[in-house]
Amino acid sequence: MARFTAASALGLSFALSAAVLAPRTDALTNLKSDWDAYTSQLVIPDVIDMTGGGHIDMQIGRTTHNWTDSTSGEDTVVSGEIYGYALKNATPAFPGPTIKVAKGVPISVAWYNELPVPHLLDDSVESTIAIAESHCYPYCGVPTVVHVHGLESPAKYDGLPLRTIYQNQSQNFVYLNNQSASTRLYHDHANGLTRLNVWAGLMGIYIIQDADTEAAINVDVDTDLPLMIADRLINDSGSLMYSDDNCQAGVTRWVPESYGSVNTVNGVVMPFTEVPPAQVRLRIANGANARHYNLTVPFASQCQLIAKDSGFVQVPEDVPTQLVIYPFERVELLCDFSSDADGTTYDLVDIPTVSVTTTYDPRIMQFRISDALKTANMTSRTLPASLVQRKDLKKLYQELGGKNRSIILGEMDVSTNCPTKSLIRYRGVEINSTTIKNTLVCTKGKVEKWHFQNPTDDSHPFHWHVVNAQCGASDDEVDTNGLKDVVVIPNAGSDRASNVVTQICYVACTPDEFLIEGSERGAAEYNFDTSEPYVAHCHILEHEENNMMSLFQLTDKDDDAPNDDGSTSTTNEITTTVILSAMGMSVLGAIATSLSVL
Ligand SMILES: [Cu+2]
Repeated sequence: MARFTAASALGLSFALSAAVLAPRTDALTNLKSDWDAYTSQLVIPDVIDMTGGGHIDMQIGRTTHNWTDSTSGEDTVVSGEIYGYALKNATPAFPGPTIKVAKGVPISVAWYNELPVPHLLDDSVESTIAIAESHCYPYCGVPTVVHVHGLESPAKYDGLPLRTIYQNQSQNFVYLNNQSASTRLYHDHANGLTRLNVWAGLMGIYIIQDADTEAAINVDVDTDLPLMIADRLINDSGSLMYSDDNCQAGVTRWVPESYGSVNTVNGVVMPFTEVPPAQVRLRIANGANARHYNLTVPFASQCQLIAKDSGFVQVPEDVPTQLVIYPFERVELLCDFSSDADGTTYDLVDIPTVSVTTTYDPRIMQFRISDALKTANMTSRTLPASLVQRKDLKKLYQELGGKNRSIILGEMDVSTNCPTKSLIRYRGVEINSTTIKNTLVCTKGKVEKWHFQNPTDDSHPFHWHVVNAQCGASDDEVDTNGLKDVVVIPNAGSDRASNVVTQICYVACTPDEFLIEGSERGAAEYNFDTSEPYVAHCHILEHEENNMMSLFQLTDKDDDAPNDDGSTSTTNEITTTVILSAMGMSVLGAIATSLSVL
């Protein structure tokens, strides 16, 4: 359909804002709480093998999804409507099929928006947040766009929130895949609807394979399981619900975080899976909107951590018995069950560290050792001492003369400590991708040093599109073993101090291939046009959608501004700016009386 005009957008704005105060009809009643754990079988998403390159047509659609299966103790299979991805004429699935590509082999994907109106979570659509590209909902269908998290793509193929695909439209994206072997994710990124579209099911796994390298380091084992963990709210009849845990009910439908009451793995509620008594590779991804997992891994001593977000770690790590994973982070474990007896079971559970009003079942899934699955070629192999050799980012920062920048992650609160929005501040200015007051920048071909402050009550998983980072609580604690595209920025503590740097990040605004020791790629050699902006944002989707997202631009040269390493703005400057900008926010229910950045 044709893009609507500015005049009609204004009309829509008026019409839709009148609906904001309408009562929700899907209040969280009848949440199902009597789930049988570990009785439904884990589903492994279909794999679309694109390692030879080529093109596929993919649909974004709606379907009925089974949360449990007939082996569960439920009287009937529990099912409900979801959004999902699929090949054009197949049935949409949550998560979508796994797209497997080969390093260096480009593919193209045409994404078709076949989502019907109204939105599956229509009662949670907040028109003051679904601005610009999505404000035409429902007249333009359910806006959507597909971002492959962690890919180095031209902005026009990155699935940015500014690249909406409207109802019955499609967009053709080219993915170059010129990156290291890694587990990436694809998911919705529609402006103002991301949190609802993803919660409804729009996510999947995207694997970059490097067969020769993976064989050489003995990680190409037979049993390779993607595990997309996501908490959800599901009622007694199987309907998917979204949080109404809103401290400003009647003012906005935006909630500060949506937490589920039950965990799904690959779309199945608390499943079990059988694994052979052999080496098993687990690709664990957190697909939750807001929940970070504190995974208790009872077989941790039998595993080694082999990869983080953007590829293999340099040296395999021991796996802690509690593995913390924030939204859209990934870790890969190589576990050896070869000495476990047939029938041995291991339960993976969460130890929640956030207090939420909604009840929560922390069980996640069960692994069962099954001798029947073992084949003769499953011999345990030893990992080499080093999986990959990467350049030292801190040294590159020094050698290449990278910039120092200071970033503040903050939030606006009303007097009841109720957040009205999140925010990012840089050089004394509040920035976000909706008002485009400023843009976070990074000099292409450099490694920069970013100093993060976080005077809020939450830790924020910060995600840069197109680039990677290595971070630590201090300069001496930077994790140089792995490469990350989501980094947790811890909060400063209960006093919400705004002058404490809680995380130092070396941000490599270079292709990730350049960072491999001996690579022939140049530091600025992306091999595609990088002149258009990307975004950087908190990956708690409710935060991202309410202003904790900024445009993010790779610049060809340094901006010549002085370094601002760890510097903070004066209190007056922050106060004035924040109040003025906050007053313009239509979700603000009252004059802000406390500012976390003060
Ligand atoms: Cu956040």
